Amino acid sequence: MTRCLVIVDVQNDFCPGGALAVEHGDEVAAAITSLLARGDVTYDHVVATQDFHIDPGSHFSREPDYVDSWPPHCRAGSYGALLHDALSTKRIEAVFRKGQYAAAYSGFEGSTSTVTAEGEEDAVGLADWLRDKGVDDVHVVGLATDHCVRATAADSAAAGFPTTVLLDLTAGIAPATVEAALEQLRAGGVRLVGEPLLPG
Ligand code: VGL
Repeated sequence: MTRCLVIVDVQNDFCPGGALAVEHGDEVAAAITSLLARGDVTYDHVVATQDFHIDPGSHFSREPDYVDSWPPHCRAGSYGALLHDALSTKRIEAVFRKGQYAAAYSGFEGSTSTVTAEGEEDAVGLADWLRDKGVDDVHVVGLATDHCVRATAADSAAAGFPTTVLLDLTAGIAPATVEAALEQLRAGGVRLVGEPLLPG
């Protein structure tokens, strides 16, 4: 089996003190770092996703509904968009940026960009990257359980990757949307392990 850990949106703006803080987000960052340091759990590959907004239209609002619109967050190039300091980036092989010009909750909407030997920019999406590496076991962790973790895990399963969400390494924004997310993921054939961190 070739197993990949997909770390979703563990960025400063989604952690306490950030523009769209998820309670316990910093604890999730530290717990993922601990997971990566464990000798008894092995990942062949580790990647991260990054919300990276330039002009995402109605995804940003001054009067957000916290369903389809949100306070401005993760602006490209800002401190808020950086991966959180408590997350060790040593093993991260690729970062998939998403949401530049529209809302993008799923890491499968993102792409990583590298420069080829010919000096050309080469963008690769997450599904192609995972297939290229022969990944057949995807573990998803990160922020937030009810939004970007949900969408990324759902797309992973829909793309045909056996997918597990390690809920202990996720934190949710609101109990009702977390419950709905878990229901959707179960129905989509995603394996759920543990319990998500919730506000309070
Ligand atoms: C997210 C709300 C808005 C997330 C991103 O990463 O879960 N949530 N944008």
